[in-house]
Amino acid sequence: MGRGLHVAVVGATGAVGQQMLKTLEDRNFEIETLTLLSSKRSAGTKVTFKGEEYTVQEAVPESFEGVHIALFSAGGSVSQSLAPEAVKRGAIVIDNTSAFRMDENTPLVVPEVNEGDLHKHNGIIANPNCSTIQMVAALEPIRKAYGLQKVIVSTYQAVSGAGNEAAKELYSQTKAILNNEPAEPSIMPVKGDKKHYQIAFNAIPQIDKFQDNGYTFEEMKMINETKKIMHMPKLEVAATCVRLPIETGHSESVYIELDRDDATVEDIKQLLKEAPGVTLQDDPAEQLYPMPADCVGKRDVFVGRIRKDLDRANGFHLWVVSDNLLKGAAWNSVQIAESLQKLNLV
Ligand code: NAP
Ligand code: 3JN
Repeated sequence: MGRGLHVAVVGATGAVGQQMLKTLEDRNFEIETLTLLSSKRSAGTKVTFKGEEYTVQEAVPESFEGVHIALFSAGGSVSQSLAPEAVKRGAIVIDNTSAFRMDENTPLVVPEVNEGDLHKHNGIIANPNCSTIQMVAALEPIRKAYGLQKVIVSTYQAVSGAGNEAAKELYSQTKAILNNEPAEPSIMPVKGDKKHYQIAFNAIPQIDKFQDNGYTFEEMKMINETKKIMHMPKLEVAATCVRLPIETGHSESVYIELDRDDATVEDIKQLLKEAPGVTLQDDPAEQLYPMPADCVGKRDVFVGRIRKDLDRANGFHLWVVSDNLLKGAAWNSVQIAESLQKLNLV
């Protein structure tokens, strides 16, 4: 603690990278030297951080000389090639991609849930998928008190999760449709996949590519990452991930079955009211519940619509909403960096 750090942001011009810079600024994270990196395309771009102008540089192995913390959000292949180069030069990498998440020597961390796993890192710490993060932050306090057997989640995900180009496609397509002009989809649901579909005024039940088992990669990330973060390899998890024409803010309908069958809705509400990083917004009489439009720019995970299942005494339904670019990505990464400082690991 106390020393100014050399921080590098890889993917600084992207949707996550931009929020990374805003979060570092909002948190007044102590930075002595800041290095902003992107691909060749954006090298030379000027970016303002805390009133000072920085020039974005092309990310190459030598960019990491003297770096203490490298925040990566430039896609899995960039992390695969450059994260080991950063570690070789003494940096701790906090990686937002799926490249190392399931590697057994890489901790996958949501500080409210498994901060202690940071003690076992080998240079790289993985930030989970945005949809996983907000769900486990809401489930952990409930698991601690009542145990957890099963999770079934359906997501309602915003386009910004797929990057800046996807968010632009939502706007240009919406505008074109409203003007009765052609709106050829070119990015959604997955850039480079066989087919593209309209996202404006639509719901697309595909996020990331299909796997051989019929689930999408996003669904498999939620399933596998949840088990790893919660240290529950036998937890039953099923997921259906859907993209909606929302700019920012992921929502999730989550059904859970607990080990115990004596919890009440009031018990669950009380646990979530006291949980770190969670805001309870649940009052049907006042039509109070979380919505993505209200969570944009906020760091917490918002939970509401808590109901006991009508058939199973150990079953509960929750509605979980969060800013996918903040708690789902940038804030969770900066929070990991803050945890490393707190634990004297950097
Ligand atoms: P984006 O808006 O498309 O931005 C991509 C960023 O990566 C840009 O800064 C881009 O630089 C940079 N980049 C691309 N190729 C590069 C290369 N070869 N070398 C260095 N930089 C390169 O995407 P995003 O939404 O910010 O997401 C970026 C990545 O973060 C995703 O691919 C994903 O792995 C991860 N992500 C994680 C979560 C999560 O759930 N935790 C959520 C969203 C994204 P240019 O400007 O030069 O193109
Ligand atoms: O689509 C979303 O809402 C979240 C997307 C995250 C994402 C996008 C491209 C590549 C990821 C991720 O973090 O899981 C990746 C990836 O690194 O696999």
